[in-house]
Amino acid sequence: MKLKVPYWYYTKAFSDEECDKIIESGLRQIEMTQEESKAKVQTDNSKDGKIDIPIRDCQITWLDDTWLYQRVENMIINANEEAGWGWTIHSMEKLQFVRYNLNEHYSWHVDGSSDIFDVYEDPNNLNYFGKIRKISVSVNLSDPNDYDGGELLFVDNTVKDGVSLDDMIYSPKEFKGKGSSVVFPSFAHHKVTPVTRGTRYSLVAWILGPPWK
Ligand SMILES: O=C(O)CCC(=O)C(=O)O
Ligand SMILES: [Fe+2]
Repeated sequence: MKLKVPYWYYTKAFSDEECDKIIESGLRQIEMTQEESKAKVQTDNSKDGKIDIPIRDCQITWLDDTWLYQRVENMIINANEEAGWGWTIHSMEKLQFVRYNLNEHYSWHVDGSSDIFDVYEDPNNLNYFGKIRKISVSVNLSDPNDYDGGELLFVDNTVKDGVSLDDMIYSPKEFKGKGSSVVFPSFAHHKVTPVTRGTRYSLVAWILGPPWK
């Protein structure tokens, strides 16, 4: 889908103090659930001898802090209007906290498939059932002076036809400061480049809605 406004942003979605509070809470949660998702890989069986492709090498955990949910949900609802998308959205998924240490990254991916064939199917979770990820948000919790690399990149689908793919990769310039956020459609391709110094922390959320028709 080609959008006039591919993403929406807030340069200060959270204050420095709030970011620190989220980091503290996330790190505590990581300590408590150490077995949780580290270095997720996809096995490529099409190649001789099978190789593991690292999709994501970072530490994630889930946050329960209730004060955060309303704030993040309001941010997405507001962005959905401001960007002129006006998509039907319902409930939010659990908030994800991410830590990228040195050399850690997240390869190209989309956050959700868009059609009816890939809806959440667990009948025990009525908040998710029959829905897909519609809109994603990432909040940069770290001070840009504390790390290098760890850049969130997108593919620009608003550029003119005939431009090479390499020239379509961009990083939202407003998304760098501590507490800045970028709101984007969950079908948009994006990645996080390897951290080359320090540590980067982010808060990620997805809002669900009915599948695209
Ligand atoms: O860390 C980020 O800024 C983005 C992470 C991401 O794309 C995801 O968790 O799906
Ligand atoms: Fe993502």
